[in-house]
Amino acid sequence: MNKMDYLDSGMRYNPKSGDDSWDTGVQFLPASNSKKLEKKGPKKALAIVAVLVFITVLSVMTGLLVWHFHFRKEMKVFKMYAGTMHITSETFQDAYEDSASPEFSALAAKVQDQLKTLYSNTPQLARYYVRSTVNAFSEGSVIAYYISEFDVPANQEAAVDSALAEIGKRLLRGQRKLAPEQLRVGEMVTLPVDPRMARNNKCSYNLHAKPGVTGNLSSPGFPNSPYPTDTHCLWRLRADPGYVLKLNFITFSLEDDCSKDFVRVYDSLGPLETRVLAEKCGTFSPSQPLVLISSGNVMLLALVTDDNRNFPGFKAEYSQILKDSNACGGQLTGNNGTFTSPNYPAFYSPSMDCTWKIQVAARLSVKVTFTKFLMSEPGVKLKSCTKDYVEINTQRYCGDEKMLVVSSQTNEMTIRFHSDATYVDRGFAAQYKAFEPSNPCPSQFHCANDRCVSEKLRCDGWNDCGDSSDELACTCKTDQFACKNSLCKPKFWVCDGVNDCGDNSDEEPCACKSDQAKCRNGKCISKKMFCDRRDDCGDGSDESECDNTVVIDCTEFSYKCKNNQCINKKNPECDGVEDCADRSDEAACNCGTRPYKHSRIVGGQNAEEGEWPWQVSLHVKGSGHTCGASVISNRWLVTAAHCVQDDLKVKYSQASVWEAYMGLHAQGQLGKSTVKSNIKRIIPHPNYNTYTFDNDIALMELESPVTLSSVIWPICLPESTFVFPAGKSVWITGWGATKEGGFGATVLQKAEVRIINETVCSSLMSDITSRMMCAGVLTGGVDACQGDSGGPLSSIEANGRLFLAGVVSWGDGCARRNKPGVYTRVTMYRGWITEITGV
Ligand code: 4AZ
Repeated sequence: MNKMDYLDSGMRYNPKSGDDSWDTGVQFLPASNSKKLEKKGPKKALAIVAVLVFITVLSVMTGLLVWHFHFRKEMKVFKMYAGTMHITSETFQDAYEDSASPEFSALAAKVQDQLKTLYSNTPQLARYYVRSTVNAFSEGSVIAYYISEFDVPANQEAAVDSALAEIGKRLLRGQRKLAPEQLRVGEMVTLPVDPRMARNNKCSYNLHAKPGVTGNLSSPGFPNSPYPTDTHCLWRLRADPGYVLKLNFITFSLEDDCSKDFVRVYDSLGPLETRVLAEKCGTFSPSQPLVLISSGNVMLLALVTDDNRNFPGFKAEYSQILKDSNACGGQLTGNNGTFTSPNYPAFYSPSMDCTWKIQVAARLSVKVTFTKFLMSEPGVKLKSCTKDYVEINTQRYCGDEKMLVVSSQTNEMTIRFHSDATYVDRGFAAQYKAFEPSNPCPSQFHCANDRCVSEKLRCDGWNDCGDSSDELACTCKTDQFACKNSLCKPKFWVCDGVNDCGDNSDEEPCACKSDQAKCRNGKCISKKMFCDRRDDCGDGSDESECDNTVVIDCTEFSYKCKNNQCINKKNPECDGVEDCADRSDEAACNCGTRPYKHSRIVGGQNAEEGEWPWQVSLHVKGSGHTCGASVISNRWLVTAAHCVQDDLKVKYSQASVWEAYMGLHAQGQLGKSTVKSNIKRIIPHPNYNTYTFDNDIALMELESPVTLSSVIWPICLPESTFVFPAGKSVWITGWGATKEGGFGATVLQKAEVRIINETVCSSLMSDITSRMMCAGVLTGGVDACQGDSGGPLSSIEANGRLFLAGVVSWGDGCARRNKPGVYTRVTMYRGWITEITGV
């Protein structure tokens, strides 16, 4: 390093050995005078020191100045406030809708002036005020929507917020003595804008709904390119006076993280926090429509994005509907009937109050059952119901309720619905029914929560009431386990790793000693033996779930990377963490994801469109849906071998008999994304046993590769070492019979079932092999059935990815209690599948 370079132009430091006075003299010389330069060593040194001092002082001063003018300034916070001003001294003119009109400019200038005067006369605000911009006007008499900007020192932020919170009152006080040219204001609200709304690249659109016409709007670039990054787009929507706006998102697909990209809809033309109707991100299924309705004739839609790409965005329809069509409540007579919250299943509007008065025949009582109840709002504490609620007999209900039932003591009931000015939800659907007070559940069991369930369901180990009251005070049957808390549970839930009794007594018989832990094969070993890099369990399970993924000797239970190294982590594939040195565990992971993650489930067991994009409906040509299958790549399907066995009438083993429907939701209703494909070849497992259904798995190759899409997508295949533990919740899907011996479903059905312990499975079902697994439903009455065969048993794993745990194979009837469904264990066939398909 040559620290003295800067002297090269004029002075040269040249200490001579033995010259101890070199640092005592400094002299500035012309560069050419090299002789003199060399002689005056000490003076030169002094000159250097002086220059150094000078430079240091200069740098410090510059630093201070930079700090003063740059960083001190940076310590100020730029703040935006959104406001509305109700101007009573003006009447609305159509020209106010057009921000380019002279009328708009004139009124906007007046509002801006008035705001400037107001802020200048407010001591906490005057110094920090930057500017105000009027963005829009609407009717009533005239409402001005503006943004005021302030540059506030960080320590003054709270003071400015509170001064602005009071500014409306201040303005009204000042209105008592008003100059003739000043605007008379009836109300004024100013609130801080969500800082995320201050992103760059602004764009804005003004749209006025035309009577009887549905307009369209979409995010920039939709559908041909992803929406732009770092954008802040606004759509100001208006309807004629007396009308409200209806905004219906036809497609909606944004990034999943709302802190990055989001859509906000306001019940106002300004981004006021007190008027947010909804904030949405992620993807909504077409079967969960997102329809919002305003309370007045204006609505603001904002799209805010950050720097990530590749999400298509949204397309929406807007229209105006008569305000009266939003009316709700009323008198309900007759001994039964139904009613819903306003706009249901669209979102209810803000600021609504409805009252339903139900009156049934004298001497009878009323029971209301809410089949759907979705009234959630951010920031409302559980059960506090301070914002949107339903009120019955002074009791308020809010949030998401499953099977809410309310009864009255008399023949009347009053139901009040209230929504506040912010955040709306889907609301409720309800049925009411009259009942005899002395006999509320004729020939049925009366649950503590007022539901009525069949007497047969009493003490059967299943929570049929929803509050377990049908399972209290029971004597357990032979196939039931007596919990310590007196509940009776099916024996097949004992020792499955799930606390079914509630007091864990069903898990105690198999519990290990306190210093021990359980292996996957049930053996108890000392806790210390876990993760000591020795296979103490005998099945490798004590070494397969350690905090730090380490390379171990390969066993049949350890995951093998492509480079043949084995690691001790349980289920490392496609979990979002690169565990193998060669990253092969995360290599083939374009599978198991679904497009719609954000929808809450409204419907019972109907699947949502695109919820199970690997689900295939296998049709026998000419006779319709016959079996299910799963997409595992753009060319291959997995199904059950028993689906492709010839019988006397049909040669099911021939590819030409079949056609595969992918991206299908409802039988007979081909969507625009549904693909029908012929089959090129069928490969049943060579060891399929027609008697025992052992190895009940087959592969089908499509005639030509299918284009994968949001509704056609492969499910991940588990490696042979993948573990689906007993007790885990998994999903079955299909168009099979909805009850034993019944008809198939039109809309794809789904049900949550639980994996059952292998020993228990063998005790309940005959001829269970290691290539089969059992899964059943805790609440009973739900199972795979005829027509579901070949379909997937899908398991949600790390990262939200779904893996094919099983293939629907067989069972003793359907949905019989203590008779779980039997599934082909897919881990057993991983090698065979790759061998044939390359997947
Ligand atoms: C069938 O016949 C079938 N309960 C599939 C599954 C089950 C029963 C029957 C399981 O395809």
